[in-house]
Amino acid sequence: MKLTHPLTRRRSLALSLAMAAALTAALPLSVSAKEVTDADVSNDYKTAGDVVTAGLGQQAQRYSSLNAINTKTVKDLVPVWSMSFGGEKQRGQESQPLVFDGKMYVTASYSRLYALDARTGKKLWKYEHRLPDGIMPCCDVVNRGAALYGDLVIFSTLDAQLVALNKDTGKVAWKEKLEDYAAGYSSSAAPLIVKGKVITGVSGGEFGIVGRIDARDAKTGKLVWTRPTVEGHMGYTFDKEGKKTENGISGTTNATWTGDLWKTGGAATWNNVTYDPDTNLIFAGTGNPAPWNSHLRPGDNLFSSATVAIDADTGKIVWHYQTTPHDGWDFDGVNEFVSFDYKDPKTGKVIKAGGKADRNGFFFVNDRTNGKLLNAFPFVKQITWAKGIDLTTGRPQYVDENRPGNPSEGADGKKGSTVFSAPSFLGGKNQMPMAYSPQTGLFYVPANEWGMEIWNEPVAYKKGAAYLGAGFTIKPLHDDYIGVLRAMDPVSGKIVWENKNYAPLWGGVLSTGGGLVFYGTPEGYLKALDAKTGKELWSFQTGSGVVAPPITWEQDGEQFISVVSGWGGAVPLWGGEVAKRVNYLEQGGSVWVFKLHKK
Ligand SMILES: [Ca+2]
Ligand SMILES: [Ca+2]
Repeated sequence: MKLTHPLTRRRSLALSLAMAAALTAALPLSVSAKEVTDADVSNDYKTAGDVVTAGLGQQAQRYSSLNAINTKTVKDLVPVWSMSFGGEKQRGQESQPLVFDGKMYVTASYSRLYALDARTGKKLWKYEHRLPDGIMPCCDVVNRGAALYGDLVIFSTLDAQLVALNKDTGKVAWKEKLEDYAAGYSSSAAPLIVKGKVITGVSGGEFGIVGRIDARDAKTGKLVWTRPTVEGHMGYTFDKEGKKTENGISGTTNATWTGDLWKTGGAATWNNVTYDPDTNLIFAGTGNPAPWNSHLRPGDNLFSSATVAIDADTGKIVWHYQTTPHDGWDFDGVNEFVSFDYKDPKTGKVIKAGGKADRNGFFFVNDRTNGKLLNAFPFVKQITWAKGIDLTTGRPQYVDENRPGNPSEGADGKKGSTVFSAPSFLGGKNQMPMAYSPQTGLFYVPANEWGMEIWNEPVAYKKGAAYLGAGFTIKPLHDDYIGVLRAMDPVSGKIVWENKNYAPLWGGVLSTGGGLVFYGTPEGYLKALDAKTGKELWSFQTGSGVVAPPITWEQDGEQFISVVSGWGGAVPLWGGEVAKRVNYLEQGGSVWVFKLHKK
């Protein structure tokens, strides 16, 4: 090795500094970091070099055409770096990372956000939201990810705020209150950018809140429109000064709700929304009508447990489809509605459709232009509350005796008859997003097979208090598994293959042009399966349970995979006998990045 004299070295350093200064002076003013444009957002699904949306595209197919990591090479997948969220704040990590311009943006439990060097994992900055003592997240202190727009990274917090940070410095650019956390509102979903607006919902369906979707100017945080998802409530549009104008009531007051219960009607919009540019519609899933005790609220209880399609410009509901009308089991229909091309088996025509694996155990395929039901079939083996979905009327064929009984008809008037219900209220599928592969034409659904004893009790609304009117115990249905990843054919309704898992699945799925599906397990493994056959080809132990969806992107000519690890979410808190069965699982909090080992 040739040594350089210290003086020579100093001189060359001075020289290069002078050159750098000259270079900087010669460059236009745009030497600052790249900004995320509307085109970056709408093209996200086809640009392999970045991941700027939750869902790897607004339609949320969670498919990447990248194929360097494939069925042949995946055996050589090795970790590149891992970064701990640190501190004492662990619990559930449900976050999907974003990657843009060589940087990763990842949220963590307790409303934290980290900017990392995507190549090395080096921490660039961290934002820790100061949370008040009185927050009421129902289902762990999770966050599902951020949104990128312009020079901002935007995420929602457990005290129902929306925070925009400068993506390069971590400085707060704006902060807006979504709602009053003391009334039970919170927020954990990843916001979605749609044509310069940031779209969010609200959590709190177990506290008698009123669900809604808000659209704000992503650059300023100011409201553009708001649309309630409980029938009877007024929607509004806002001008630049913040002056609000009535924009029509959602539905017709008292048409599907009796009395005043719609005023605290639930239908929380607590999971990620999706968007389809072909129809200009935002698809929001809505949670249970409040309270859980369905005997208190006769009627369909719009727009609860439904897919609600909202015009992105006007903030008006264009169509809705209720997956569980008059829900009595907490079958939140918040599961994501994923746009895809559906080939009608009768006519051979390709229809603009959307698929949704609902918490109630059925997979629904709807025409995404008008909501018409095209197909519906079970994706779990045991469903007790309905015999099926009538494809003509679009309604469930209820099994009336399997609805929890009316307390006023109980022996003491305080407890209705107990029923056994499958799925349990944690659902055939919960918050964990499925993936669709245009390569195979299959949906990959992270499903769970479990049931519950459930009964109803009297209840009255009290601000900030649990508003259920129900008691329950969740139970496994099988000794050897609860979770099961299923490849579903949306046309035949058949399970093409399945891969069982002992613990309930709670993370999401990624499908790739390499013919792979990636997903994580509470046991801590990130796995890669053959998308056609379900054969397990690779797995890696991440050190804690994976309850978050993996991503992939290309950087410096190589394909990368990333997933967040950290066991938690609703299962340990609400899971009854299932929670006991998996109480050996350890908490954590870290991001992992993988690529192919170079020989
Ligand atoms: Ca992209
Ligand atoms: Ca709920």
